[in-house]
Amino acid sequence: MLTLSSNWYLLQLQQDPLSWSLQGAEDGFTWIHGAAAGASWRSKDGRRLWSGDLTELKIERRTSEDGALGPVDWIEVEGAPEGQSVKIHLRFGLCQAKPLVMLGGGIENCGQADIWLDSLDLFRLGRFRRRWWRRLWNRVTRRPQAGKTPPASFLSFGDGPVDLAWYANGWQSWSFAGTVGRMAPLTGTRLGPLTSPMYLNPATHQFGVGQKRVSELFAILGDRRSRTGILLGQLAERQAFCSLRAEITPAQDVTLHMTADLDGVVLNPGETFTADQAVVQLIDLEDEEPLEVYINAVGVHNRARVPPQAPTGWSSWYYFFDNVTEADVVDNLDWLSEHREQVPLDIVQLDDGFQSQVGDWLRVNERFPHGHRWLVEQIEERGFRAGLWLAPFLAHPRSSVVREHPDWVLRTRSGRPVRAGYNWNSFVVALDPTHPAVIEYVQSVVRRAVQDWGYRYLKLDFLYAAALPGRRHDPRVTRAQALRAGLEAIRQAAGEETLLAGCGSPLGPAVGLVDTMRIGPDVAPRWRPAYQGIEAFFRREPSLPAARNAVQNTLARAPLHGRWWLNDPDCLLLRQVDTHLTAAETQLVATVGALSGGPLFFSDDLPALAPERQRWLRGLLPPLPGRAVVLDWFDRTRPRWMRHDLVGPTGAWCLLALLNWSSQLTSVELDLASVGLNPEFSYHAVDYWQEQLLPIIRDGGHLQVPAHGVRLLRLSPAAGDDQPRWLGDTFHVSGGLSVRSWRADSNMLALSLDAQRRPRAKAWVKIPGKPLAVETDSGSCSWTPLVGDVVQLELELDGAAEINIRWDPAALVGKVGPGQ
Ligand code: 9PG
Repeated sequence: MLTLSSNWYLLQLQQDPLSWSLQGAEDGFTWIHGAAAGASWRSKDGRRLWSGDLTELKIERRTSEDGALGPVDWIEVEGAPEGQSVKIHLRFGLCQAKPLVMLGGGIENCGQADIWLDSLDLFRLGRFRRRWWRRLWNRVTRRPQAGKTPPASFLSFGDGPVDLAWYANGWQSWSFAGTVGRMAPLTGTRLGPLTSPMYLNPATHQFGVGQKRVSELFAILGDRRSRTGILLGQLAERQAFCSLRAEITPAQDVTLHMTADLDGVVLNPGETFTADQAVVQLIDLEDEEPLEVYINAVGVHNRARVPPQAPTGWSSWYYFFDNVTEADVVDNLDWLSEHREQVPLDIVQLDDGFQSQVGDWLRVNERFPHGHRWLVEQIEERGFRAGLWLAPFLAHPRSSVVREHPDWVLRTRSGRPVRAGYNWNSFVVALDPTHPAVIEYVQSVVRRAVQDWGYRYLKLDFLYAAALPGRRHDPRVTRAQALRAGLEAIRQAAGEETLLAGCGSPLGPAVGLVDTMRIGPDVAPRWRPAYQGIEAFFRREPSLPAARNAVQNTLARAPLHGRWWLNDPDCLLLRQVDTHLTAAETQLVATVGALSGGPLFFSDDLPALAPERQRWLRGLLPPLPGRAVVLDWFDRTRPRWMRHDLVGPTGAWCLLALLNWSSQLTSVELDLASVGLNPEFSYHAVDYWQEQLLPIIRDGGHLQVPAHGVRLLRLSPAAGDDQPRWLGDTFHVSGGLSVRSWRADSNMLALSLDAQRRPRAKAWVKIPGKPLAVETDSGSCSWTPLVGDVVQLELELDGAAEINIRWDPAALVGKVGPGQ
């Protein structure tokens, strides 16, 4: 037995059969026992499966220094599966600076003939139960079975009974992400060939009903009782996509596999395929962000691009859809330019609808008579940056690009185009990025858009098309390598300055290449998905356009923000007409978008926005710094609580958002400790959407939330002190970042406010004495003393304003002050 140890773990490796176990370094608790590896490939003689046993073992110990992870102690194992002309390379490592177990591996072709690689499992614990008909079929067809898995492999979460749940990360931007309980129904699509090629990794076996679960790139299997879990994931998806599968039996025994899909790529004699590194981490679900170590490691490993500020903008899609005209864009541009003080947006982005055909990006249709260059000039002249939507690896079967270059299209073995999904009233096709002419074409489109037309923001959509399975021009390239190479080519053509926004994209290969990434399905002017207005059959679909679906993923993938890229929560729709969203639903989507910290794009016909909704829009600008943490992401599929910590001249405070996913008004008990607040304290709370100061809030109190709605509260401890306190305002969603300076002495407070975007708003200040006067140098201000030393201000200001509040400190209300 060989061992590795770090501050966190003790890893023990057994050689016969090859398997390992993992204990906590301090408590000696065994978490993982009997984990093994496995692989499958094909040679001319048929299919080969390997698991566990190796002959001619060579073992070496080594310490490496990884730029991202620091020193790692390794055991490297090399051996040959009995009677096979391949060698398996495996690496087991313990990070010395972080609580991470490292797993690596590769397959070497030692024979004289080509082999084709199917999969490499770097983690295998237990064996999936096969259905009886499958077992029978295997016997009839004499398909080889994997060798024995090591006996007594298990995963433990503690001594008592467990309640296991699975955090799944979907295949691409639009695919479902979130935690599902053991008994929850599955979260895949039911629309079969229409949507599966888009939403699901076509190479990952999608289970039917039962206790089987899948995830892509990383996953967490955790126990909701002991609050512990195990995270498995890859540090990158540059070589191969990785899927994770679990089966939880009714007795809560677990089978868990991590599989790199090698896509059947050919491996010539003498070559080695080395998989991306994977990690295992034992996590404490009581930590505020148990994913932090892993997500950070991936970001650093892939040199993530994280712009310092989230961009803002307007997009044509969610109001005009593919009927957008040049005039629609110009009308909205004119409105933005007229309202730039109150609605300061940065990017004007033209979405789908300008091209003569999907794939024929260089030709505009008749709705854009002046062409791109003219339009970009209009946008830039008014001081905005221009953005453009492209689907670089997708094409309509009737496009000229497909008609003129049938060899660019990704095809199946039988030569038919691979189906890339159903959209634009047709099954669409994918362009094969391993074909050099495709890369040349895509790069020429990107150069044209950036250099000749002047776009500075490109929304790259339907990127999963580059990663569909098929017979590629270059049979040595995996799907992950194909997408990565395609994105590298686009980044190279676009230059470092252009903002690249990924969309419809598998996540792993894009880290380090895009600046922002859509992390959820499309928002839509309706709560639940529908097709042609009909909800039946579609309402449960997790990835079809719908406000509910977009919010779901924004919450589930929140920890990626600022670490892999800026998470794009998709556009906010604030309109009051041409929408099925209620006011409550609109506020919920806006709140989650604002608290996500990501790009804030609006997609309404702005000139037609009602004054009240314009006011909502203005309150969301500028975007909040940082982002909120989602507090109950492991406890329920649809989390309820978000907390966003903020600091400004008035001190530190937090925003607390409570979401109601049900279609009824719901009363929710406030458990202060579970949202990271002190249960001993009572809190002042300003409700942003209701524009009210609420009665003091205490642990165990209840909050009513409208159906599909949100309560957004700005909280400050209500402890008595002799300092004035800003309790919140409605100038901005932050409830305090409009305060630019703050100076308090014993009987006076002087502050300056930025009321550029919302001149009329309320504010609440706690005063350590009897209020005497409130004055402002701009606009008007009235004030009302409320209970508990609070003054409510009603302000109508002229841009920037100074405000002075004076009080009599001797006349303290309701508490004992100094000197009394
Ligand atoms: C333009 C749109 C917008 C949008 C993108 C993407 O068929 N589908 O399921 C499907 C899902 C999403 C989708 C299009 C089709 O939206 O996310 O923002 O740019 O394309 O066509």
